[in-house]
Amino acid sequence: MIRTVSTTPYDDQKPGTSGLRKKVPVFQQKNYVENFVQSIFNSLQGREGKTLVLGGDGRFYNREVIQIVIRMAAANGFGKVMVGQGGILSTPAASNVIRKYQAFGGIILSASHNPGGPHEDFGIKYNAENGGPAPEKLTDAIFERSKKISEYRIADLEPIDIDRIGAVAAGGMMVEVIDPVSDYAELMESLFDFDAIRKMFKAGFRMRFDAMHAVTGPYAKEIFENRLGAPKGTARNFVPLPDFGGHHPDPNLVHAKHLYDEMMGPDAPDFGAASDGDGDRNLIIGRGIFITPSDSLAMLAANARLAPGYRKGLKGIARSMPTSGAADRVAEKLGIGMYETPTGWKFFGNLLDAGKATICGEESAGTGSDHVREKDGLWAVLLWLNIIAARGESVKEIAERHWATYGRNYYSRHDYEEVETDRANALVAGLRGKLAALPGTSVGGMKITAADDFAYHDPVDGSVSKNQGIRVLFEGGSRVVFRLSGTGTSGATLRVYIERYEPDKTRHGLDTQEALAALIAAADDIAGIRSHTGRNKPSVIT
Ligand code: VG1
Ligand code: CO
Repeated sequence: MIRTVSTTPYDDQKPGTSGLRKKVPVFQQKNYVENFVQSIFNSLQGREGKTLVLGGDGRFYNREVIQIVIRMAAANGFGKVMVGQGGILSTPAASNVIRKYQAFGGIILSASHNPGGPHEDFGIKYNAENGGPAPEKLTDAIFERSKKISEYRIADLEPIDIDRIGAVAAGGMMVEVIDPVSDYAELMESLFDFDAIRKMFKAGFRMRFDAMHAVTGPYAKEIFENRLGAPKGTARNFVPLPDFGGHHPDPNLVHAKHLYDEMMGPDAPDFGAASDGDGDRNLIIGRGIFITPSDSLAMLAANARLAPGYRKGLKGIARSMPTSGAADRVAEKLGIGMYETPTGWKFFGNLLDAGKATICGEESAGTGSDHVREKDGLWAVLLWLNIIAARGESVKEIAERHWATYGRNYYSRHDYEEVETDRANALVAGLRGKLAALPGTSVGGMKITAADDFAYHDPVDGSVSKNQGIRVLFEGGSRVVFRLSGTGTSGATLRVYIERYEPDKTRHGLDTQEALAALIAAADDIAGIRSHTGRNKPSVIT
């Protein structure tokens, strides 16, 4: 039986950089999930009889919301829901399933790199038929509807057994429980030289992959250990847990410090990697060397032709604005297009669909290509493995040769987390107020050449997105970027991105924070970070 239930709106269901993210108790409020899901459905034309893909990263509340979405999909005219077994689908795997089975779209339950548990974070995002995150036009429409919603539709159904693979009829609709890993693993096999990687493992290549008790565990086991023959134990923390074992599933130098320490140690393996809550981020560490995500994007793009899926070369490269310019130099050398977008994967979709870009990346440990419409953690790890196998060089050799060819972009991000919202807003307002006066002035002996608030003009659909981050550019190509996070769930997070280009080969071995010290001080001078936030150091440095 289908019921129409009256409800009252919430005013805070505005999707951020990647979907709606809130604390679990917020989502547990009466009708909170139902309101948002109905607002998504109300914003979609032509869904009748179509297929909806559904899955999540396995965090606390995943299973409950999976059942709610199935019942609401049945009541809202969908013909079929394809759900990952156990409610599991990594973000890139969901994107692949949407594309492969020509689904209408998908709902992914995740708050990505944010912690999970009864008092931690949950999230809901919608991906469209191209497999990519809903564009701003759609997220804006969903938010507008959520503010006016008065009823939702839901079918009275017994809970579906989402642990058994197979199809069942329910509420006039089909529910098909699918293996979350097999389609994705097959796609990876079609892109990379699995034989060459297998040979490398056979010859003793040692790798650590840390799934951080998040969604990539089953994918990593199947791909690295079963299909590529890496020794058992290569994948660590591979059982997805609702609270990620009490840690942040954020693959950076703070939350994956044990991996970093191992990779810097005397008996380090050849290659270390990790992925985040929903499997779309990657951390890459070679023996004795951390590769920044910005450098990783550049190095993957420069070497992509070594992998079968990219043999024909790249059409173009895209990066988010705060990501370093390292990839720009690769695009220039390859003679291909370079696109600079706002933060968030949703801005890459049009470029990928239009065939303008093949590889995209963000400084926040996201890299991906046109094989799906999301960033893809395991894809990046596999492309690195393919390149290492093809070149027969270590990560360190590959990185140092890259810098020798292109120069090195020293790069770091400083995050100030859980700052009081008013104080963070005051900092940004202060910066905006002085932007026009900055060019021509000097800070710490460095001359500012330009300062602006980044606006993006989408070359495909002509849409304009304003206020996407404040950039201050210095003579010689150095820059500092300031923006507020759109994924946090308490207070505000200020992100400060610092970059300096160093062409001189003899200066490529510096410590990153030292190489950037003058710019870090300048950033504080310009924005008054200490005085506004009351903090004298960042919470996280990556
Ligand atoms: C952050 C990153 C951004 C990324 C987004 C989603 O957003 O900076 O590059 O696309 O997270 O990643 P923000 O607004 O907090 O800076 V994921 O893996 O958390 O979905
Ligand atoms: Co993620």
